[in-house]
Amino acid sequence: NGGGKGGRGALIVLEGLDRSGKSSQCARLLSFLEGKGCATEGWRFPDRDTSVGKMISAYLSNESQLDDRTIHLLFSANRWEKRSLMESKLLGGTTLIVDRYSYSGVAFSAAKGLDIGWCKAPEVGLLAPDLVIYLDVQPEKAAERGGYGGERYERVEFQKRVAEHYYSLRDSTWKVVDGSLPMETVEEQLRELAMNCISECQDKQLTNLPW
Ligand code: 2DT
Ligand code: MG
Repeated sequence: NGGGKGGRGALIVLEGLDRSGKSSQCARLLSFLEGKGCATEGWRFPDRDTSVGKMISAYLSNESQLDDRTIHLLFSANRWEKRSLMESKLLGGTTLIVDRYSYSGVAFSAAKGLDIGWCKAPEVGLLAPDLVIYLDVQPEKAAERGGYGGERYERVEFQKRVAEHYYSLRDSTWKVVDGSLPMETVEEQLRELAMNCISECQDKQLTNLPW
């Protein structure tokens, strides 16, 4: 791996509202780490390529309707179907940069009014990230950024509730980055956070989400 010490890779998650800049920053961080010679892969949830992911994608584009708890469990299943691959990549020394994870799962479903404990339950046993970077952007500002793509959830009022739930999920692995700063400034902060995380977790054991 990048450190050359044979340690494990880091599980680094980016979270934030729609249009907070997660996907662009994931791509930038990925190419930076690759340029450093670090074994890295970019992942995202939902992973729309699996059969579960296709059901999720149809729901998000309003081609299908699903009960709130049903879609919640599908999002969770979409992470579970990737758990063993995720673990073997990390143990093999590959760092994963992941665009959304369990925090999205809980924050979006809780914003619909589902009980938070119920939302967390199916996530228990998934791998815990070493670092969660939250790109903090005001819901109104995010909406102004070229507008939303028209998928379900892309409404300012709903995003405000999601932001409140994200806030309540913050723990010691979170770093909040001001996503309204210029792209290059955000990028620089993410590089430093990621590099520190990668070197610090090489010898740390993988753990599960503490929920
Ligand atoms: P993208 O725009 O990033 O593809 O996300 N979502 C995501 C949930 O409701 N639960 C989850 O577990 C995850 C990972 C957030 C599509 C939408 O899916 C929502 C936005
Ligand atoms: Mg989206």
